[in-house]
Amino acid sequence: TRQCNLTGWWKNDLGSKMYVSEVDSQGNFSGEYHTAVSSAQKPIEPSPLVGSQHLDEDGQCTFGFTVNWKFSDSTAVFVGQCFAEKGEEEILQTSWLLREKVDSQPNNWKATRSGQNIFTRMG
Ligand code: B9F
Repeated sequence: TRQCNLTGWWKNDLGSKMYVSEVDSQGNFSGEYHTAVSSAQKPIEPSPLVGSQHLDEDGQCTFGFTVNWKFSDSTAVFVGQCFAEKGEEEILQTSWLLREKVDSQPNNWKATRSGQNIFTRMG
């Protein structure tokens, strides 16, 4: 195995792309999320993400990040784990929660969606 570093471009099974800029010495990172899908009325815009990863050296670190969608009032969080084997494609297995803004507390029940995405490194 090899160390897991999230820096760079990743693409998921929906065709969404994300760019993670440098991961700092504490494991903190930021970047940009380009979702391929949306059901917002407004056009999709690249949206900022911030997160942190463990700095384990076994190529299997866990991490999490938040995406603050610029074109909607909603927020997504992702948690995941990297699988990096020597000579193999790195894979990020993630689960997400997407919180939609609702106009009143009685609508809270329908505000959260969940799912999973698999990311692989681009280029
Ligand atoms: O379409 C989402 C949205 C939120 C409120 C109105 C529109 C924003 C984009 C979310 C993109 C998700 C997927 N992309 C990806 O790569 S994040 C998890 C998935 N992985 C209508 C109400 C709530 C959702 C749709 Fe909306």
